[in-house]
Amino acid sequence: MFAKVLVLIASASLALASLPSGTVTCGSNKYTSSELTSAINAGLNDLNSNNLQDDYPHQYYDEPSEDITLYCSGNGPWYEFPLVPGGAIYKSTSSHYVSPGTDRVIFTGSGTYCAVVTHTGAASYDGFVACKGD
Ligand code: 2AM
Repeated sequence: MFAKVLVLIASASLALASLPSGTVTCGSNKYTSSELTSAINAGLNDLNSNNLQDDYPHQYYDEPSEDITLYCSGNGPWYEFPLVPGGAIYKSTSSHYVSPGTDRVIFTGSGTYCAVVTHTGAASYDGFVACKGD
């Protein structure tokens, strides 16, 4: 019985931290889990090396009114990094500004996946909604 409970707890926490099993859809943009991983790793590198000149990653705030499920555990802080349709890694510099577009991957400070969100279809211009299949 005790062992079964431990297995249940272990599998529940694994499920909480896992990447989506299929493609994630934000508006008409689609992302594979390996594209999400690449964007998280790029965001984490920038965070750890304090390379924030292009404004990303920056903190993502959990707004109850947006009703977005975070699949990671803990209470944050959470970070957001832009997703580029087609799989490129987002990069913008002071001499060459690149729009971050509409879609973001959310992750913890240790690089655990939390969610994929988009400005496309949000109630307000600066708001977010969850992407499908995230
Ligand atoms: P972003 O556009 O770079 O993703 C003002 O709402 C800004 O705060 C947004 O443009 C967004 O930055 C950022 N932000 C962080 N968390 C947010 C949230 N939960 N909902 C909306 N905007 C958020």
